[in-house]
Amino acid sequence: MNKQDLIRNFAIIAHVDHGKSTLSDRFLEITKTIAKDKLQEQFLDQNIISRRRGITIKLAPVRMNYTLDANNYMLNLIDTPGHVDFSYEVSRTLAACEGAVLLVDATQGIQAQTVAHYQVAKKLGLTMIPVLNKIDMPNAQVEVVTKELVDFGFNKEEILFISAKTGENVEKLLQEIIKKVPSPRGIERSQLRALIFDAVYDEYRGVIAYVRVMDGKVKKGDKIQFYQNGVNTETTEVGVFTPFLKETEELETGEIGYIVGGIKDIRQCRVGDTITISNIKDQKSKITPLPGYKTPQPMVFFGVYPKDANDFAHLRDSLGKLTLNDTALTYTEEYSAYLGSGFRVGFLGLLHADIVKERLKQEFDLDLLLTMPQVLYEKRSEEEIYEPYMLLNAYAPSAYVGNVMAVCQKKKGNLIDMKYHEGYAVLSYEMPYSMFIRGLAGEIKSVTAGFGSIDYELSDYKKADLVKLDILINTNPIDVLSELVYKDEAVYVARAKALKLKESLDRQQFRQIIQATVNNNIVAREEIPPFRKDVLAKMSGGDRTRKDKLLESQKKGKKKMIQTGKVSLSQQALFSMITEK
Ligand SMILES: Nc1nc2c(ncn2[C@@H]2O[C@H](COP(=O)(O)OP(=O)(O)OP(=O)(O)O)[C@@H](O)[C@H]2O)c(=O)[nH]1
Ligand SMILES: [Mg+2]
Repeated sequence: MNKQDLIRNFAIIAHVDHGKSTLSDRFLEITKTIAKDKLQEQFLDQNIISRRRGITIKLAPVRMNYTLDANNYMLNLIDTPGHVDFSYEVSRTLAACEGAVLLVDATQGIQAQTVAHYQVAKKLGLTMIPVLNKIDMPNAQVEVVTKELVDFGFNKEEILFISAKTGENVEKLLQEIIKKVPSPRGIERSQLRALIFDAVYDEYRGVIAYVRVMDGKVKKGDKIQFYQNGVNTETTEVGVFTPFLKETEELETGEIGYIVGGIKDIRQCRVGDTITISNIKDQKSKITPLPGYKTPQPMVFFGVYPKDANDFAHLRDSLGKLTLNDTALTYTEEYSAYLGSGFRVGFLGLLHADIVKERLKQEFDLDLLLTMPQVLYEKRSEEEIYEPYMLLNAYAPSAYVGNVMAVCQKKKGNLIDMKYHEGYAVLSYEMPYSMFIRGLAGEIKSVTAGFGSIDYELSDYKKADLVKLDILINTNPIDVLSELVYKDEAVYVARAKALKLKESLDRQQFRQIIQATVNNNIVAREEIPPFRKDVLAKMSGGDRTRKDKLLESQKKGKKKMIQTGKVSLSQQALFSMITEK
């Protein structure tokens, strides 16, 4: 038997929370890769944020060994994230594998990401093993979901029924993987071709490329080249994932592992690039690079400002550090007359934005304000703006269907399909992606008494009827409050915003006139009469120190005012306008 015949490279793919990382735990246990007493739940979720949130945000490879019919197999498993924001991690993973376990939660059925990942795996020609998980749960709908998988194109006989929690049928699944997933078929005597499917930055080692060796082999001291940018270097270490990095002699054809090559700048190690051996004569014509990946496109943009202006440089450094390991994050500097210097930061979605904000706070101790969320618009001409649409699935108990429909209609949803499953309905809509930053998830939850849930995948771009809404105080535009809104909602949004601002602003010694304009026409107006605030008014008699204290705190309060031209806004009022969206 050839060495490659004993290798299986496979991924676990599924919708969020369907049990991928828990299934990985069972595999680690069965193969004795991790001792049972050392195995924490969702062991492959090693980073702190994953652990705290109980959600996978990064792909995670691990090498395991398993003996079947007296053959010792090398199993390279890659656990993937299920959340749509990180689906680009899944497509990268799949390009490094020959097979995938398509895991479906028997209590949930096929959901948006199940479909999306299935399609990618199919396109890449991977062998898929359909698996129903969580069969131990009392509300598992084994028959209904089996039928869903059959309707999807699988044979009933090939579906496995497991519980990743109890371990039921998991060893059988592992054996099925060995039997069904093809072994790699690289050319051993050929020049090295290794696909970079991920790259991380390590303070001590520099850039570490996660690779799948397609042809040839690589060892420490080899002179290698990154094909796309022609960077030449020497490998200082090669190794495998245990899941921790473990140095090995070499990486051979068909294997998954890592390569360290003394590179400090992560941009030189592009994910999707091919690593080859340097100094081959006629390099470009002799080596065919492996098909790469599309770079992920940021979908949601926020203004990110430090609450304390002195933190600006620290924020810039911190964003720089984060992008070393999170290449999907993009940022450019921007300036607001009211918030000072900050950045316009592009994220893959709202979860990604939330995670980055949390990291900036926890790892870099930054107190930040995120403003003006905006989706990625496409301006095709002066007049024409296109916006991203999604295919949204809303799940709710049948009794709430009417409520869900009302919300989706208000959010410009176009009903495409509706299905009933035992007391539950699934409504499919085409809807602007921007509804996510306009509170869609919260509204669905609230009209379904918390029982409703949604998932989505991006579809295409459609023309959007958008207008610019500005807010002015005493004719001074407040830049951070400007936004693009739908034309048919503009007046309503303008009025609500003007009123809210009136409620959050303090009275001043001068009259304040709030105006909301749409394409420079005034559509809403509010007024706050002048008022002289006397903090001592409520005090009778005179304890001097207490009076001083009050005056002092008023002075401090004043310091927090943001003064620009004639407008004076308390930081608190401005923050409340921005954050409570
Ligand atoms: N009862 C039961 N619970 C399970 C089973 N498999 C997973 N779970 C639970 O389902 C939840 C989600 O499991 P994870 O393994 O984190 O799911 P995941 O697919 O890795 O989630 P993401 O990576 O965030 O997409 C956890 O609370 C698990 O304990 C199972 O077979 N039975
Ligand atoms: Mg997981």
